[in-house]
Amino acid sequence: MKDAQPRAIFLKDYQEPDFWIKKTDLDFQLNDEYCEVTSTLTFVRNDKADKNAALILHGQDLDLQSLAIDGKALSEEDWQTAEESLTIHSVPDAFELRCVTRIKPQDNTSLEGLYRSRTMYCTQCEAEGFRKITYYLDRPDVMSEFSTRIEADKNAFPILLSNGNPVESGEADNGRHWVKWHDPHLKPAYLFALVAGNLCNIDDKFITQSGREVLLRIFVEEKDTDKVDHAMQSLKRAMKWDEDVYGREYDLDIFMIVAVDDFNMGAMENKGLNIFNTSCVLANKDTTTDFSFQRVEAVVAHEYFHNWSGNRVTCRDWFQLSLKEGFTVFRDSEFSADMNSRTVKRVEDVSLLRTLQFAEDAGPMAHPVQPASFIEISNFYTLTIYEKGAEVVRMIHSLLGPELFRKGSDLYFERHDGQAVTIEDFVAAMADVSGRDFNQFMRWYRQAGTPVLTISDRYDANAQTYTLTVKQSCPPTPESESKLPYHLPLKMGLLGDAGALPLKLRGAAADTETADNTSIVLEVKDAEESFVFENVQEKPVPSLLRDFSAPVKLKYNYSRMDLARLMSLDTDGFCRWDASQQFALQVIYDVMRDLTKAPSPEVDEAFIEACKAVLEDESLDPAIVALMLTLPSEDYIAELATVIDVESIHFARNHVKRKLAQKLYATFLQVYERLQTHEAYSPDAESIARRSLKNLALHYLVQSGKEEGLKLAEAQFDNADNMTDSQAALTNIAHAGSSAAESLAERCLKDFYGRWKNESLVVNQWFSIQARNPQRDALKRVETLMQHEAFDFNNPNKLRSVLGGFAMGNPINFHDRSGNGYAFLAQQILKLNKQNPQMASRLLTPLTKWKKYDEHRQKLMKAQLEIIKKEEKLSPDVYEVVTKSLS
Ligand code: B3K
Ligand code: ZN
Repeated sequence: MKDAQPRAIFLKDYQEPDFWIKKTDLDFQLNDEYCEVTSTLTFVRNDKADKNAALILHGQDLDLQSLAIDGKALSEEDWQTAEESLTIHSVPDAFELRCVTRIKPQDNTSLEGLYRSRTMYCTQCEAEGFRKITYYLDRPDVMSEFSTRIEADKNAFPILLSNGNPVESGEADNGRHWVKWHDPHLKPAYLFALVAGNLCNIDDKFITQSGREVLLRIFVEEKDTDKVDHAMQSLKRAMKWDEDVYGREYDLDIFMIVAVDDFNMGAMENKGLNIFNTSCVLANKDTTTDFSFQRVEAVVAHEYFHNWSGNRVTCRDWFQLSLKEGFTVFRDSEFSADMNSRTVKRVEDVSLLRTLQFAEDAGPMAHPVQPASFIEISNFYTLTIYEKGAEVVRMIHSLLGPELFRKGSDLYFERHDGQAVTIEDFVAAMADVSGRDFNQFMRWYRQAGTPVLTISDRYDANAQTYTLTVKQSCPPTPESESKLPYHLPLKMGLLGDAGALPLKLRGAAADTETADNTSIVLEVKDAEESFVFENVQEKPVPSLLRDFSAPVKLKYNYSRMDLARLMSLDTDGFCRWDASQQFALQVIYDVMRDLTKAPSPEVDEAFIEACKAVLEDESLDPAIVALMLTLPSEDYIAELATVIDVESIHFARNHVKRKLAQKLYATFLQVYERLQTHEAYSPDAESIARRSLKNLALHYLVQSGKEEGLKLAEAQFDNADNMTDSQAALTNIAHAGSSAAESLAERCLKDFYGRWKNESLVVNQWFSIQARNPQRDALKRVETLMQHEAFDFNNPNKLRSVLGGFAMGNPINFHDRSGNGYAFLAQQILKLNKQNPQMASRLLTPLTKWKKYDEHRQKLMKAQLEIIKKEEKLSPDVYEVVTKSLS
């Protein structure tokens, strides 16, 4: 916690450090009352630095015991500490600093630095947690060779882990033991890790492409050893994929993953010793849903891929965060697409981006993929850095094609191996292998905001030409009022009555056309430009932004007939799905308009017919059908609105859902019955697809209001042999809202808890289902849940399930006109501000969107932000978000 007002730091002020640290030797003595850390650091002065520059190290909440340079103890005049630093006034050009500090991991509730989670010790150092362990140059451009010795009680902590390879171990006095680790790869401090605990390991091995054997070891608490297999298999698939697709091989003899219960985010890519939130590594069919199985696969892969994109080649400074995160998200999403259904993965990624990243871009925390400044870096682990960053890399991939992109990534890894570099270095490698000019493209990294593409067209029947005119613009964001045009790939095709039409673009070189000649990537660069297609024999419907080839908002005036045609005929799975969403939106808007006039407005029959056709088309991937039949979320509709009308969005969307459910009841029932299976559970893409459609059908059956629907859900709940079906049934019953469902919901929630109360991750889901329940009185329920025996205010997963579920997954109740939801959230944030600033600041997100609501809600939300702002000792995390939201 800082006394002075936190200040912003700027990318333009970047300077190399005055010193480098060649070697980092750490010794940890873990005791019950404190941990003593002795660091021996080999410093050399940077050639470019001032010869007299003092040594200034980062450090926070450290109890300094002693300092020595080259074996000579320093006296108090030689140094000075401030709240977040240690200055040693005069040092030679090369020297060894020995520093002893004490820390109290058991009191560290921020879950940053070294802390205790249940019975174990673990670390989280990214971005700036290492400075809570010892004084250091805690910045990613200082890369060092680490050795780590850990000593602790042998009974309580039989397992002692750090990065790299174990090199020595032994017994010590008083029942203690020690292990020494050495990591031969240079790394910044944010990749340091330490774990001590009583853990079980599950082992496997992987033979790399060059024939080396790597030991794979996953550590969990004993009770969880039956939930490791999926992560292990995912890890092996990821290792193989990175060799096949990127030519990247693993570089140590051992790769470890440790599962930890109290963790601020999903996982962390520490060199050779990944630390995971249990929710992102543990999985088995009894306790884990399909969604979580896929998340485990994706996160295991993501962290593994960081070994090259992040660890071997790291970031020069935190403004470059997307260099590793955007690229690694792109890599993991391609991996998931290859392992499962490409279209489903694309739709999921785009939904997330359009719903939450676009909202971020439109709010007070909007920032470029390469931010120009920040106050607290922890606030910049955002959807913009991760998801938009990945989209920007994807665009480079589309512009270059897979072969050139691979050449570019090879060059990047080879050129910068062992270095800390910038986004510019990454793009330069892509430019060098392709000879392309990425100057204009760099605006994707430097300008915040979501561009809008407005497309119009003209068909000339006589000349048989079809002209597309593309205009682009981008709304202002806090960091800049006006934006320059972007360079973007616009993938598209044309549909005639019978399907895809061949494309002949005027003036295009033959090789810009794809093999099948019905899909093309147009390169858009100007504020307005036109593309003319020749030999177009009939007036086409354009299929635009195929695969969502650029992270933009697309405006084209589709008629409902056009949308129905795209839904049934388009060869691009993404556009097919998108057409269903646009059609659904139009129908929901109809209802929002008509709700004021009639209590039960009609729903466009054409939409219902189009949905029926999709449902009955057994040739389609059931997962795509499920996605097409899922109405746009309330959050997405809200993102698209100029002023969010909470009630109207909620009721209109539910109304359309109910009408669909009633009119297509028989079809949903058929689908539900057709997809029943007696096969054993398996989390493969095909089975997941079938379950997703079956459970979507169940959702509509329950929403129809018919008693039979509820009975089917009850039967599924009682008989399910896997968590996906069980949870889908429970959610449907708990959220049904009819009086008939009430007692059933009570019974099922009780049964579910009774059965799973010893499985913390399942209990999180149980909390979340209730916190997200859209029925009335949610706030009361949430308050009760927070008193529940299984709730734990110190555990981020529990907070996310209950508080996050309510504030981010229950819009109709959180935004209740009384403002009670806002006040409740603000109270919790103030409570968390000191305890866990990162969690506090994350949970603030819904309040930051206040400007998008009606005047009444604006006032209430703003008032809560003002209350938070008044708090005396605000963490920099909360301070930054609150002040930016109010400015
Ligand atoms: N690199 C970490 C995130 C660290 C967040 C620090 N507040 C996980 C990941 O993106 O892989
Ligand atoms: Zn990452």
